[in-house]
Amino acid sequence: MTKKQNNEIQKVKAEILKEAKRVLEANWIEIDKDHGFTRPARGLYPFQWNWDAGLIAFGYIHYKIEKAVKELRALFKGQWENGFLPHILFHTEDDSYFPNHDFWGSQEASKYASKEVKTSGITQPPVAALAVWHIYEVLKERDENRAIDILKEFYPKLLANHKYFHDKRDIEGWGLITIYHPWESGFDNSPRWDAAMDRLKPENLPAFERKDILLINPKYRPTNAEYDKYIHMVLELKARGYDDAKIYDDYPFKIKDKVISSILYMADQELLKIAEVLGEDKKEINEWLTICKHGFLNKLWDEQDKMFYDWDLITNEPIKVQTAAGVMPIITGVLTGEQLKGMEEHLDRSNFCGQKNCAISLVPSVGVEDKLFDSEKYWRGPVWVNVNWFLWKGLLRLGMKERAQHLSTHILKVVDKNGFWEYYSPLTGKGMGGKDFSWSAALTIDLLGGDVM
Ligand code: 9WN
Repeated sequence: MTKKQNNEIQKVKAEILKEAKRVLEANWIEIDKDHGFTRPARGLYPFQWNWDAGLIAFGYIHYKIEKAVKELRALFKGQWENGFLPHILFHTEDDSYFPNHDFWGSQEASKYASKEVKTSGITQPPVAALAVWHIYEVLKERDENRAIDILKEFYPKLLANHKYFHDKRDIEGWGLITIYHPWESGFDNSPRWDAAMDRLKPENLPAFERKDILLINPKYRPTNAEYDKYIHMVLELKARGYDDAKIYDDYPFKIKDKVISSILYMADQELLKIAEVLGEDKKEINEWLTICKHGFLNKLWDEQDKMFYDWDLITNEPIKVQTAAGVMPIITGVLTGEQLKGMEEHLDRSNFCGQKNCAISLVPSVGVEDKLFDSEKYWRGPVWVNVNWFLWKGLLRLGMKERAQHLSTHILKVVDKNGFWEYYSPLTGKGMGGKDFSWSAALTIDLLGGDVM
């Protein structure tokens, strides 16, 4: 590369970085001097979301580390007494989103609910430990005492949250996490949930108004029939007081989700490192890791399709739908050589944009050649930055630098050309859903903070 070409690249990177920071600053809300949060997208998602907060912290870590800390502190303000961390925290009032805090009614329904912040009553993938560990890694270079204080502040909260997942969401002892609602997966409208959703027959729903389709083209969002079911499930969970024992007893949607399980595995690995630095007992975390590894290798792997599937606890069978989520267990780093080879083959297929026949060569939420693929529909085809960032991170950890770099380069290309959107069409690169979307900006900052091009 000539000096001139290199200068050009640096200039483009600087511009992307500037724009990404602008997005985060515009979405930030300061609560007080110690707490603040970043709206995932103004209007569409006006509160704090759980996994968004963890991912967004990865952006601030590179230039305003205090904001990453404030974001995570605000998140844990909403932690329930049983360790549960809700998926939405309503720190402020805003009427542009449904269901709102009154509809969730978690403080009335559950004795465990946070008294400090109104919250939803379901959770999301646990990303916070990844962010806390990364804050420590970056901060310790310049202020080790402060870095350790941060670990001390968050360790008990993280431990309680991970313990909640292992104790309450895995009564089968498979090491794999059960979700109660598609919104818990983060991959809300994924075809992985279709069959389980088909079994639900909502009746006598109260009248409600969707706010998302007032802001976003309805063709990008779930259908009204799907929303009826989402709301039906919220009401069913609320009727059970958001109580895991009651939910496990007779609630009709219980699925072992390979993505939330993969992220928890990764987060447990970071928790172990934190425990080591702080000199805490590591026995329980080590046990979680051992059981979870066993679950992945023995329960979710399909030998014939060379893919990981979720497991429906109601029908007691695997959900054989192939999507990007099927390769996400790469991030655990525990796959056998044969499994990893299977994953690589999927990544290389034209179906997953591996053969340059898509406008953006990133992993789409559903394979482009799949009959369920829809290039514009939320979680049913478009490319998400966070999914590709997770894969990038997982591949780097496995030492698969070239593959990782392919993803980071293409994430940078798409955001440079189209801006920071919630998701992108793999066929055209067009951005859709929420505009100026926070995690797309934050994770780009994280990629630029590393060895990317
Ligand atoms: C429901 C905030 C969230 C993300 C999810 C994404 C979407 C919410 C919605 O937005 O979900 O939680 O109303 O559609 O699917 O992953 O955390 O960005």
